[in-house]
Amino acid sequence: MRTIIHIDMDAFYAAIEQRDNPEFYGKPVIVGADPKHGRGRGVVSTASYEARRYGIHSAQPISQAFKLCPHGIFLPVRGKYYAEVSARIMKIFHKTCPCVEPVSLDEAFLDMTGMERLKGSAEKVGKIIKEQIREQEKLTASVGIGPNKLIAKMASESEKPDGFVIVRSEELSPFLSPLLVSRLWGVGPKTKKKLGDLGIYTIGELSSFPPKALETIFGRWGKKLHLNAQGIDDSPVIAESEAKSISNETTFSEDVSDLSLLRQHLHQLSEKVGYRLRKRGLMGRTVTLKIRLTDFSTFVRHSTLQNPTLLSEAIYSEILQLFDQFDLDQQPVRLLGVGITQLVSMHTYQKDLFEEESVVKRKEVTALIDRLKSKYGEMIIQKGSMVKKNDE
Ligand code: TTP
Ligand code: MG
Repeated sequence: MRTIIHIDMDAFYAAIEQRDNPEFYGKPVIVGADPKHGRGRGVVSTASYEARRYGIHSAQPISQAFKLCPHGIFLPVRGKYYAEVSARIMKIFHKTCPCVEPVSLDEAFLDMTGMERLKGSAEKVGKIIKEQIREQEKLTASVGIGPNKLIAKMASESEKPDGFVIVRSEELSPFLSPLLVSRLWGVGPKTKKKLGDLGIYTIGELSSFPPKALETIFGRWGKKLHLNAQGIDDSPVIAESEAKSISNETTFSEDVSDLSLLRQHLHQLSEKVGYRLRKRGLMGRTVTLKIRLTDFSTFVRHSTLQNPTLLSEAIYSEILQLFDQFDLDQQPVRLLGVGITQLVSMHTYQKDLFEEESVVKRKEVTALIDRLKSKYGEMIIQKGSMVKKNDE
């Protein structure tokens, strides 16, 4: 049985602005693009809880936010400064727990499994962290504790701001059942609509739906959806210290919103990561997608494969799923990154790999491409799908 803590800062950018300008306390503060009296372009990065009462939220067009609350305090994004605050908060986590996975600037998972004797109960540790953030940074965080990452995150979200919620294994069903499906990972507006068409609105309804039917409709993800609806999630907390990873990033000279172009970049990045993996005789199990938006907000999403892989296509297909589940909401992207962790030597897994004929064939093709690439350089070969996309 695992114990995971999830910590997420409340209205992060806006809370920092309120802290630094006490006259903003209790007022609607909106951090984001310049509203230019309602004619501004760009979006809201975040809003204080006071501003949220007017219907203002992250990723909303700033012009709309201005209409909803013209007397609000509109402030620009001080990205670099928020990143400094974030680094100090992450330090508090690292001091408290050896296994910390930062998810974005204001959010992290801590794996407390087996740590009770050393550090005290997760409840105690969670309270200490909250207190340290309050004392040191004069900011509030919401803490959730649960048997896995999914539940810990849902727990921290459930009583924001300044929340502290523990969900024990025996409380999973009463905690989850009444919640809306959109609270689950990866359930954006599209999936929500599809589920609604099936008469599924709450997580309880989803968990009692036949899993086979969900698989037919949603493919492999349907299975995961059904498990998640029961509160089952085995995704590991990936500590930064396990920096044994291979990754590649692209920063765009101009921010990109075109989804097909972004997918092409992800394909290229997956190719590079796969190539470096194979060159080092390694296979990896957890694939990581990194997305940085125009306003420097950075998001990391992981997906863990059943078995380690060395195939670029396998990495790409996982990355694509993560990307398609990420709700960009038309925000331009500044940086994309693809990485792979949980690396093992290729030889450890060779037996499994060779059992599947199709995989072997793909591996042979991949090896040939790699040989050509090392001989003639990176750009000499592009797989059929890439070439096709470029021609489109
Ligand atoms: P969130 O944790 O999603 O939001 P939040 O901390 O402002 O509010 P809360 O957690 O209490 O609901 O994101 C953290 C920061 O990341 C946020 O303060 C601003 C930035 N951000 C963006 O810039 N754009 C976005 O679309 C989102 C969601 C966040
Ligand atoms: Mg937050």
